[in-house]
Amino acid sequence: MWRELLPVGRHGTTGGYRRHAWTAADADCRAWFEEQARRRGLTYEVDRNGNQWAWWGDPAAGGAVVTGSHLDSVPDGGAYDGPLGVISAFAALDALRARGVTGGRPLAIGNFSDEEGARFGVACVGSRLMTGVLDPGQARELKDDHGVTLGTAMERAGHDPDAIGRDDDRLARVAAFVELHVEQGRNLGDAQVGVASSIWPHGRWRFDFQGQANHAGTTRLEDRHDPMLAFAAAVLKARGQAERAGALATFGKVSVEPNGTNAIPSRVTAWLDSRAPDAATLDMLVKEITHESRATVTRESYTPLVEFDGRLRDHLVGLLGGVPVLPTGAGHDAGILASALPTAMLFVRNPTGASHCPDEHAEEADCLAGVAALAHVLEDLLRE
Ligand code: HGY
Ligand code: MN
Ligand code: MN
Ligand code: MN
Repeated sequence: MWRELLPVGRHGTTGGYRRHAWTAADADCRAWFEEQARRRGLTYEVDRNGNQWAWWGDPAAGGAVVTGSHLDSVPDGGAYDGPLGVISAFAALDALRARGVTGGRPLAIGNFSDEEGARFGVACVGSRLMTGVLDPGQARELKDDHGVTLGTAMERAGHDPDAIGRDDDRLARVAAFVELHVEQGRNLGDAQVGVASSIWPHGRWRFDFQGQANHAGTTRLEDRHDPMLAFAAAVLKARGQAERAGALATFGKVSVEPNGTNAIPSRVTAWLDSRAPDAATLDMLVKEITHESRATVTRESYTPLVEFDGRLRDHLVGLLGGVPVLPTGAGHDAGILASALPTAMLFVRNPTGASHCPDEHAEEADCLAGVAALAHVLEDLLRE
């Protein structure tokens, strides 16, 4: 069924996806979500933060079980990270109805807005706003690479940016959240489905390397203030320190000013994504990378270690007959919602572990096993 989604939002340049928040591709995905909800007779709504909801049962009753994920992607991302969780939610609902399950608690399927943070730089914007961990005023002022603010982008997409903020009323109506997601590290081995134990602490830091623009053909080497050298040194240091710490550090995005082939840059701005098994290791790693980097460093987002609700986790493992339990280095909306309500994650095997790239893949049989597992878990959780 997610193959229906594949063509949606294929605005990539190298065959990947660019389903970024509040763009035409995002609008395509959101229209797809609404259509899936309406064709099933579900109550469709968009909350104050732009998250989409499809309700089976009374949205106002309380005690709801929520499942779903996100539809946006990183630049040139894959087709499964996010969409698999949303599509599997609709497929699991179809399976429950087919076997005559009438629910008990309300069930909601969610598409959480701007999970990847690809356009405005902060991940999980929709779920962070909903749980109050992202300040609405700051969120509105987040800018994309063209200087367009999140507030303006939301407004252009027909959404009121002044409405965004913590949604206590909605959170109070939810009893549990379960997110199904493609596994992103080839860690399931020969198991088709697994359960998440935790999410590594991780964050994003902006490094501003200041230099002095000058002529590439006439400025002697000893007279240069070339920020590219400081940037290159930081990249190599990040790799070395991460290896020593048993952690991860990535400079995946960089911008150079004035970005001319024959001009020494005046400034290099680079973004570090770093992750580690525990906060102390992460903090030490970033401190080492920052130390003597000659950059002005700004922390742009940070997610502390998330330990999923042990009781719910063990209950799911029992329901699924003892599937593997594993941590992940990838951030998820479930990691944000876990601060506000009982939350769990199901992982579906990814044979190569490739993710955040066009090669991301999951076998049909594994995806269907994920749907069956999610349906089994939901049927149990929906019982009063
Ligand atoms: O970056 C992440 O880990 C997530 O995919 N947003
Ligand atoms: Mn992702
Ligand atoms: Mn994801
Ligand atoms: Mn994620």
